Amino acid sequence: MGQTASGGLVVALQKTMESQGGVWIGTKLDESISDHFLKEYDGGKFDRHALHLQPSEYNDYYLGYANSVLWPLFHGRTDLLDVAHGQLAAYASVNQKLAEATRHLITDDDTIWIHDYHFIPLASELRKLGVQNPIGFFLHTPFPTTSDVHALTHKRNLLDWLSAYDLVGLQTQRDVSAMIEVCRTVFGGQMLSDGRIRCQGRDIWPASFPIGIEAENFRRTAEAQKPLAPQIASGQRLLIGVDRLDYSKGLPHKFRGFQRYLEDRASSDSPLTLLQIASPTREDVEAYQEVRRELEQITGQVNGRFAELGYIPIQYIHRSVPRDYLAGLYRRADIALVTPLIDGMNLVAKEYIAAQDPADPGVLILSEAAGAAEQLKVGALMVNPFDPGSVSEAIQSAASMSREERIERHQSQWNEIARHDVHWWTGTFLNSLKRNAAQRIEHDSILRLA
Ligand code: GDG
Repeated sequence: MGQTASGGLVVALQKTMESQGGVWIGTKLDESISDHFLKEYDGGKFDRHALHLQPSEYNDYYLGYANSVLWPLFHGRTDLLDVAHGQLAAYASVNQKLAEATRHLITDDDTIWIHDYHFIPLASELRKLGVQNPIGFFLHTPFPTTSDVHALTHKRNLLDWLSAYDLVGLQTQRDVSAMIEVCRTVFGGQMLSDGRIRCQGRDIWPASFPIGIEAENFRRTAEAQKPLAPQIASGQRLLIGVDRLDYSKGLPHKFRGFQRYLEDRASSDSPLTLLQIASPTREDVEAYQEVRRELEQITGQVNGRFAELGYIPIQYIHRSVPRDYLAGLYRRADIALVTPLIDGMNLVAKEYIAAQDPADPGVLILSEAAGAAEQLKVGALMVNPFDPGSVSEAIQSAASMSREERIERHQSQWNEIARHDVHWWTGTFLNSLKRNAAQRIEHDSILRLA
């Protein structure tokens, strides 16, 4: 997979790999290499290999099936599906080639952990090549609903692909329920007492493992940041948003919610500024160009209408900023606006909590549709991201919240994210995976003896 500084998967796995070691394998566009070649890169504390893709594969597999079919489908946006001939074949073929290219790297003691929607078929390809090792999968996005799965032309593939894993990790209970429902209604599956779903003689083993961040480390980074005085006027009250510029993050809705707040607020209150970092992502896909145009239009309208000398309501930054700087911005901001329309987890919500000064913390406004809501709803102000009135009210409550209440809310959230951090996530997933695989291997050997 292509690496960006601003993807949740890369941020989380970097920490996991640094602490566990191992080999990180992905794909990379490289026109200069004509063959499928697994090249080794210096990964610092771990080894890194990439299968080189041709431009046509990158188009059909990465931009195509992965990001124009599976990503919108898994985010409830079947209206954006762009199914073109040959994409599914390219998706299956890249996964097959990756399995063939990596087979020789796998030793008997290895545990294999496959991540995200780009590589769902990889375990079934590895099994075809005789790999018996524990293989787990983690889906960073939401799991689709039954009605969305019906939009897939070859839905039976999902059953074949997912049943090749010893464990399918999902972010939330919401996703586990969605998977059970899909297996039951689309594949005629039944729940077994140990949590597996048996479908047409195959087993899928789902469980939820909410992904965490390196909470303590991020807290220290934020604390160490120098005040950002030159960039942000002292006394200016700040709302922060940090999102890849993806339609699932609901940026136009967020800006409309902020616009409603500007309309609703009492004229005696000094207005807040919304600082939105919207890091570029998948810019070759049409739906992403569309959401960027819409966002720039709304920004112009809101700033044109509400700006005054010395006050710009929305500061919209369409680029990535360094991670340390980001930590400092979170700490400086009075409120975080995390309002995806749907999200697997949302690490920004957790990073914002970790970055706060516990003695004078900011307030998290969180979408009910973020996976993080299952863990953080007690301390956050929860909103319906589709309703600008709900966002406006939450901003007003956050802006006037007493320090005592902010401290209380922050404390409960910090306890949650510090306990369930990225190391907890890795450890619990890998332990469950090894347990399930041991059970499979024992079961298979009994069958062979019988
Ligand atoms: C997927 C799922 C799930 C953003 N802008 C900059 C920057 N970022 C960093 C953030 C955060 C990460 O990128 C974004 O993570 P999210 O979780 O919010 O979202 P996705 O990228 O969509 O991630 C998501 C995640 O996987 C993990 O499982 O939570 O639901 O969609 O870490 O800080 N980092 C820097 N500069 C930026 O401008 N340095």
